[in-house]
Amino acid sequence: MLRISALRLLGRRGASRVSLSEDFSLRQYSSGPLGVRDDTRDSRAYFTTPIFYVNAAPHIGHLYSALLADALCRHHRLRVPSGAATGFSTGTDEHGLKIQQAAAAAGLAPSELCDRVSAQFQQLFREADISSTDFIRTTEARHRVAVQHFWGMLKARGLLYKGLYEGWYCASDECFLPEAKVTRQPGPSGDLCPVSLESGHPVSWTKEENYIFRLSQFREPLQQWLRGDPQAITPEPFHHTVLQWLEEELPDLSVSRRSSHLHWGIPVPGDDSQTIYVWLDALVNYLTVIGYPNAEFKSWWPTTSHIIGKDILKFHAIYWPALLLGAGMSPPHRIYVHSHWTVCGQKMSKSLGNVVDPRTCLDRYTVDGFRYFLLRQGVPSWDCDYYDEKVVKLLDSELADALGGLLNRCTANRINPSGIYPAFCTACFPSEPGSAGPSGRAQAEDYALVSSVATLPEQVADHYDNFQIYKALEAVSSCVRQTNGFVQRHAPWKLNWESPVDAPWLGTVLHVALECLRVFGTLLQPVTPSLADRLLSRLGVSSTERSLGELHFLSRFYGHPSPFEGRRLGPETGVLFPRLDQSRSWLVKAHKT
Ligand code: ME8
Repeated sequence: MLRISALRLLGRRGASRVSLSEDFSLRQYSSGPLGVRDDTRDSRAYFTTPIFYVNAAPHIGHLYSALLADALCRHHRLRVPSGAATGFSTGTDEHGLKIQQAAAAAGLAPSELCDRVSAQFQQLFREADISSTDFIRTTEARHRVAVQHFWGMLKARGLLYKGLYEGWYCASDECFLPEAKVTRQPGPSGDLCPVSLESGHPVSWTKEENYIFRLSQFREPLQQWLRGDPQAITPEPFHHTVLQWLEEELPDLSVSRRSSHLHWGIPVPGDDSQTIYVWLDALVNYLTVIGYPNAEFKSWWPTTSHIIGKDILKFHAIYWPALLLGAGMSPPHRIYVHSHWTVCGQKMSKSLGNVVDPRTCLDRYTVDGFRYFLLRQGVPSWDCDYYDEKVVKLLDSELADALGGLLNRCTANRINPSGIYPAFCTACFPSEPGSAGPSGRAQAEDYALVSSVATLPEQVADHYDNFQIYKALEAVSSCVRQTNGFVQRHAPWKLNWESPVDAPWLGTVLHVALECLRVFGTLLQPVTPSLADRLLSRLGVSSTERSLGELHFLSRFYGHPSPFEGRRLGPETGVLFPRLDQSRSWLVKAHKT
C-alpha cells in the first residue's frame, strides 16, 4: 500500500473533506445493514466473483470462487419467488502491467492473450455449470465507458489530485507496497532481489507522477460502516482483520500509471499520458455489469454480494468501498471471503508445477462430483489441502454409497414393485409419539429423524447466510446417514406387501425415506444441480415443486394431504452416482508419484 511518506505531492493537498451526507450517506448504516431501496432488497440480489487475470489458465482456486458464488446464487433463487431478479456476474481482468508483461513474454499481442485465456475461463465455467448471468471482460467498450464515468465522478468531487509517487510496485499483485512489506530473496543469479513479503513476487522501484485518490479521508467512514454492520464482511475474522488495518494510517492511493510505462489499459479521461490503475479499472466491473452509468444500475446497487479470496480483501474491503463512497454510492451489501486451496500441503504455483487443472477434475469426478467435493471440503476460514484420494473417498462414501444407496434401497423394483410413492399411515406413525395405538410402529429415533429433516432447510439457509456452505452440506450428509439408519432399523426388505399387518408400515417407511430424499434433492440443487435433478425426477417431483417454498416435508405426518402419495415414480432407474473405480489408471499413477 502506498504510504504518505513515499509521496512527494506536487498537487493541491488540502482539498475539502468529502461530504458523505448525500443520498448514499453513511446514515443508512446506523439503522442496520440494509442500504437504500429496502423494497427492492427483498427481491433483487446480485452476486459477483472476482474477475480473473488472464496471464495464466484457470485452476481449481478460480473454480472454487465461482462455485461458491454459484451455490449462493442458486440457493437464493430457491428461496425467492420465481419472478425475482437475481444477477450473477463473473469475468476476466484483462488490463494492467501483469497482462502486458505476460503477453510480451509469450510473444503475443495483449489482446490475443486476453482472447485466448478469457475463452478458457468461459469454457470452464460453462462446463462446470456456473449459472452466471453475465461474463464481463474489462476490454469491452461498455466497461471503458463505466470506468471513465466513475473517474469523472471522483474528479468532480475533488478526490483526485496529481502527485509524485515513489516506492515499490509489484506487477504480479498489481499493488504498491511500503518498505516494511518488502524483503530480499536470492534471485536466479544468486543476487538478493526485492520481493513482496506476502506473496513472494518480485517488486520494482517506481518513481513517477500519477493521479492520486484521497483514500486517507475515508478511514473514519469505513470504520463507521464496518462497526455499524458487523456482517458486512463474512466470516467474522476477516471483518476483524479489516478493522485492524483501519487502525493504522491509511495513505492516499496512486490510481494511474504513466502510459509510456503502462499502455495496456484505459486512458485517464482528458489526459492520455496516464493510464488508469488496473485495480480501479477492475473494481468498476461490478458496476459495468449492472448498467452503470445508466440509471438502471440503481435498482441493483448496493444489493450486492461480492465473493472473493482472502488475497484481495484489502482491495474489496478498503479501496472499493472508499471509491464508492467517494463517487457518492454505498459500499456493497456483503463481502464473502474465502481462504485458499493448497496442493499436497504446498501453495499452487506454475513454477512448482503443482497447479491442478479443473477440467481434468471435472472429467474424472464428473461435474456434480467435483462441485460437491470443493464445496463440501472448502472451509472459508482456513486453507484447504487438495489431493486426489480425498476426492475419491468423499464422493464414494457420501454421494455413491450413502445418498445413491439410499435412493436405490427405497425405489428398487424388488422393494417397491408398484413403482409409486407409497401412502403414509398415520396410525403406524402418529404425530404424537405417546398416542400410538396397536398399529403404532415408529420409535423414538424415527421422531428424531423427522425433526432433524424438518429443520434441515432452515439450518441450511442459516449456513448459506453465514457463508458456511460446507456446514450446510455436512448437515445434509448427517441427515442422509440418519435416514439410512432409519431404513436399516426397519429393514423394509423383510416386510411383505401381501401382509395386511406389514403393508401399511412398509409403505410408511418408504414414504418417510422418500420424503427425506425429496428434501435432500431440493437442498442439493445449488451444489449438484444435475444429480439433484436426476434424484428429484426419480421421485416424480416436477420442476415447479422444487423450490424451498414448495417443500412441505412429510405433510401427512403434520395432518395435511400429500401431493406425492400415490404418484408414479420417475422412469429413470440408473445409478445416481457411480462409485469411482479406485483402480483407474490415473489414480494408480497418482499413488506412484
Ligand atoms: O486478483 N484457492 O485475479 P486472480 C482459492 N484480477 N481461490 C483462489 C486461489 C486458491 N489457491 N487462487 C486464486 C485477481 N483464487 C484480480 C481480481 S476483482 C475486481 C479483480 C481465487 O486471477 C480467489 O477468489 O489473481 C482470488 O481472490 C482470485 O482467484 C484471484 O484471482
